[in-house]
Amino acid sequence: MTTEYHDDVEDDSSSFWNKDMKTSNRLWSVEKGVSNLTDSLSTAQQLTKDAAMDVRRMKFAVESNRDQLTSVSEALKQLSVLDTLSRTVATLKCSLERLINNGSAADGCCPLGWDLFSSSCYLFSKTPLAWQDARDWCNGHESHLVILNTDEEWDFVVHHAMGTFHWVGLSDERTGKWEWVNQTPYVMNRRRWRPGQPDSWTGHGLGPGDEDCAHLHYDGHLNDLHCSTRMRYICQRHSQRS
Ligand code: MBG
Ligand code: CA
Repeated sequence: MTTEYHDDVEDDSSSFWNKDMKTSNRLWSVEKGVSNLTDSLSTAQQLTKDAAMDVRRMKFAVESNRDQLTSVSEALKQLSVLDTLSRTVATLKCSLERLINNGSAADGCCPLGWDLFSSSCYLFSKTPLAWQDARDWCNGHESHLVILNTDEEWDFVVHHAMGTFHWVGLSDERTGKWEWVNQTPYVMNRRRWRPGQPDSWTGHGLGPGDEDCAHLHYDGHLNDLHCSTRMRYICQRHSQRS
């Protein structure tokens, strides 16, 4: 009996001891967990602070870039205004000289209605003609359908022709190979053409032959089309010189 009682007491005390240990273990691991969490939290806080600092720095950089871009764009606007002004002055000068010289044009001048670029004059027609008629019209006015050589010339012409079809002096009708109207061979440059062009399409329903004449499309890229199509055209001639 005594032994049993003792055993019971011993059992009880050991179970208390065990519980105590368990509780204290749990407490310890909770404390450990809390301390880990506190560490993570303070690391996270530090990271957030760093990130906030980075964001402030980036915001500052973006703002200063924006300011710089604004002044560059302002400068560009002023340059373009200056360019327009200097063209207007040049045209006025030519008009005055024409008046003084009884209608004959002076150095670096273009006939009325023609635009000066580099040392050439360009006429962007307002009326539409078939390619051959456009070629003949230009030839009858001391000029030829435009021949595009330099990137600067492409830029100038495309800028002026944008939004409307215009014939240029490029055709493969004479030899089957693309050539300029002065018969210099055309060196193929795909980047100047619309995707998939030239395609010598025969499904146009415009009579015999495929598409032998090149024009500037709305977007300033080339396409080959049936030469009988009537559209605006671009003539080119030398500016006046002595
Ligand atoms: C058109 C061209 C024409 C011909 C045709 C072929 C949608 O563009 O203008 O020239 O190439 O495509 O489908
Ligand atoms: Ca085509």
